[in-house]
Amino acid sequence: MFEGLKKAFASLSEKVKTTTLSEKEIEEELDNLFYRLVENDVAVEVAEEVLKVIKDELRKVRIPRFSDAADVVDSIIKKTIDGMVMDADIKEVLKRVGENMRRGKPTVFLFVGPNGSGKTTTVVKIANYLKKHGFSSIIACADTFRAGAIEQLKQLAERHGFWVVSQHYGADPAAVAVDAIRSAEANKIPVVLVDTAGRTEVDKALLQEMNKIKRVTQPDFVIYVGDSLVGNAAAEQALKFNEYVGVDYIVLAKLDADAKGGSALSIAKITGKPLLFIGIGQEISDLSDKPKEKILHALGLN
Ligand SMILES: Nc1nc2c(ncn2[C@@H]2O[C@H](COP(=O)(O)OP(=O)(O)OP(=O)(O)O)[C@@H](O)[C@H]2O)c(=O)[nH]1
Ligand SMILES: [Mg+2]
Repeated sequence: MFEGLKKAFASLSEKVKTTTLSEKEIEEELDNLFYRLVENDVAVEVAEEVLKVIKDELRKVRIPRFSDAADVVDSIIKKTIDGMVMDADIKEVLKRVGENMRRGKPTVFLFVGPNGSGKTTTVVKIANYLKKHGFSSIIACADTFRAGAIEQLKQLAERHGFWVVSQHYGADPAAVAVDAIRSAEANKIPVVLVDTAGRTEVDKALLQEMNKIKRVTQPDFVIYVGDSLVGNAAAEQALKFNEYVGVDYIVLAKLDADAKGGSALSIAKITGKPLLFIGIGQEISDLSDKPKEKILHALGLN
């Protein structure tokens, strides 16, 4: 996870530690860092921002001893990343679920995102996470579009004992979601997780459908599930979805398989949306509610 980005940052602090660098050499090293960041999927504008912050910070500090230099650089890098990635307050989300439950209202999470990003897997992982925190859920299969989607979700969810509400292919996904909400109300189930079909910004009909699902279900939270493996495109895709449907939180899936790491930084910085979870594997428990901590750790910064 994130070996590319980790190496890029490590090589800067390594250089500063082992050689006396002139102002010009430092500039060159920062240029190198810029290219390495971009190579590792950091969007150009984000790489520029990272460089700017690091430069400013470097200028501010007077490094007392040569051997301390790497620590100083590490802490500057850490501070820079820290300022770019925002965690969601998961406790607030759980609190809302509890409050709604006391009022007899199920909390609705609507999951959206591009094709194959990890939505269905993430929905089941989150059902599991919520169960561990004392909340049962109903999963609505509002993907009535992709062949095999209903069977996939049912198989995955029912293997772990989660309740799935589904209809037939071609059914109105908004109606499936409403069905699930009614069942939750009738059975006092505190959470409804609505899994939807993958779509892209060129699928106009599917985008309208997504808006309809939102309008009809009035979700408490719209969660965008992004795929960290699509690299540079991840941030752009997330922005588009936010424009169309309005996104509250981001879950970034497949970080375990991402050898570069830049898309996590870019998506966080460019959208400015908090990361609710990250997906770190294909198993049901491979979900972390501490994205920033995990990212800093993968970069060797904590
Ligand atoms: N390594 C890894 N694989 C993941 C993760 N999350 C999902 N996947 C895999 O990614 C693939 C696609 O996952 P799905 O959950 O079906 O994605 P989706 O967004 O529902 O796909 P569509 O419904 O077709 O749009 C599957 O093979 C998952 O096992 C993750 O965090 N890590
Ligand atoms: Mg799916």
